[in-house]
Amino acid sequence: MVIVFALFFGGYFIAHPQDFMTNAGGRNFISLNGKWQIIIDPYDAGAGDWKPVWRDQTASGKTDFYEYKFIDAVTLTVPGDWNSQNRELKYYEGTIWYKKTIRYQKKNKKKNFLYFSGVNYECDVYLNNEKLGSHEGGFTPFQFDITDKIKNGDNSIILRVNNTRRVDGIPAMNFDWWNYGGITRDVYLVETPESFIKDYFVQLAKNSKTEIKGWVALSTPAVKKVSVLIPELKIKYNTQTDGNGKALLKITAKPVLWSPRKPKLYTVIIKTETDSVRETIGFRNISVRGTDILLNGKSIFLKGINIHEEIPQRSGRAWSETDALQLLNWAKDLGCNFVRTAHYPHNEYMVRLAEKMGIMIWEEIPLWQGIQFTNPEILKKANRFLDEMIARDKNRCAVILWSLSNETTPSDSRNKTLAAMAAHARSLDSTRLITSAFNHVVYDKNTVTIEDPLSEALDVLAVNEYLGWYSQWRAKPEAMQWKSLYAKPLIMSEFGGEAMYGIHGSADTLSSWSEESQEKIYRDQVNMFKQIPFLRGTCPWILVDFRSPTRRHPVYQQGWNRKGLLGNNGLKKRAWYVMSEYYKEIDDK
Ligand code: GCB
Repeated sequence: MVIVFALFFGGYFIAHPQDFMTNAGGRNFISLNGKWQIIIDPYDAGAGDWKPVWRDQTASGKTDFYEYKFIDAVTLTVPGDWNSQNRELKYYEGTIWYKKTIRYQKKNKKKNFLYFSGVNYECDVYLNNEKLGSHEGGFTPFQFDITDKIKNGDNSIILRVNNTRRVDGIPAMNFDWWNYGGITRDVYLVETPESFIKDYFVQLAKNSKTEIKGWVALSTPAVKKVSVLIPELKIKYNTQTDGNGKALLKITAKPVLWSPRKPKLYTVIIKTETDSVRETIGFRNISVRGTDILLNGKSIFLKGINIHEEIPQRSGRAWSETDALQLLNWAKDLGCNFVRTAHYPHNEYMVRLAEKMGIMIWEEIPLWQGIQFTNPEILKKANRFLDEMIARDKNRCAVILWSLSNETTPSDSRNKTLAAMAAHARSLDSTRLITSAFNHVVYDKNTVTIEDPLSEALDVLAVNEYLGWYSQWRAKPEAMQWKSLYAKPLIMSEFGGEAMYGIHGSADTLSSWSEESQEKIYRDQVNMFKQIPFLRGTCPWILVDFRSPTRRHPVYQQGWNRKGLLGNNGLKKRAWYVMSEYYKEIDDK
């Protein structure tokens, strides 16, 4: 059943997108990628009644005229951020209107959905000059049922996209990455049967290697029979939906378990009398025991790397499978079995490809420092962001960790909000582990103590520490002693320092921005890691230099955060080799 949430708010009608349709790319769809006409609207004037862009009017008679017009000569490519496509828009934060006209012939007994894989940061969507709804959040998909609104012949889709930072946003006013605006990911016009398979969850039950548990949700309870087929395992499982159109699954199977060494995936077909969806799904188990992280029951070390969704050579957002391949090939080359897709859900290509390549994923919502935790709306918004991330990727066995946030300062409102979010994430998916990167630790001479109360709510602790860069060593790295009030596994989720590729100089002087000084930070870090008994993973910050408007050093940064192990030219800095040696030494089980 498709639910439309509609509410009247301050006189404006706000319709939110509808229930999520999983695996949109695996359905019948027409791609709406390509050129879209645009209007740059820095004062957001077209949103009001004065110059309503969404009405898309054409002058008639002698006295009529309209200033805000879409024309073929002014376009942007979708998917794609606007900042990297047009020099004028490099730092642009504001509104851009998008328009695409599509010719369509309606089909009998079909439903139509307008599906957006990602639009940053918020947007209003109009079809044939009628508002379909709005969406806030730049990194997760949303859709609208347009079955009754699409017509034969030409249809116009108009979006108002706005990436202005806001105090109650997630992320909020300040963050250390480029605020790429626009329709940054694929857009589809999806066609489904009238009664269709809306969503499903097909994964191994917690702590089991032989029981596949989950559910299939149909668009209408009228259809009863559901089958799940896994041909390679000779499985044909038949079940029935309940009064809400949901069928529970409990399938006994003996799949080859997915792991980085053997990333085995199975074709899974979900079928009803009216619809069929084909998927590729892997089966594995992830759990913790004391300070260990167990993959399929065996203790593992997460040899990780942080990645931003950006292609440095293009100075723009990554959006395609080719882009994902470039980033993940670099991670593999470093010796990683794990990536943290910082600081927001990356596009679906990235997650699906990582799964094929045998790379585990930490996925997080963009709740990054400076969040207005005292505002009760934040918890609702953050939970919705979690809903959308988990809805999209719950069938991806590569995802082992859902992360709630990055570097938030302990306070009553923060602690309560994050604990409530952890409970919410668990209620959506009990099969994965919950984490959050925090940077509140207590230093006392050579001792570092983890005592952030947020740790209570987490399965895996994750600390961002910048010893040797933002904070100075209190003792020799190998003499540093890490303690924790919580008997849980630890991932060092960020560490590192800056160096500009090709600059050589003193290893002791940070302001040299030299590869040698970054290399020293990494050597020291590795020496410290070897002494931490409950360390179960490391994630250097970061794979490759990335653009950040807050990095203003006129010589060494020039708008780039230089903490990459690779320069923005894609070439390896000296620190790369320290990390890759460390990863080679760690045994892969
Ligand atoms: C951090 C943040 C990350 C920044 C990084 C830095 O702690 O989590 O987003 O980019 O430090 O380079 O300062």
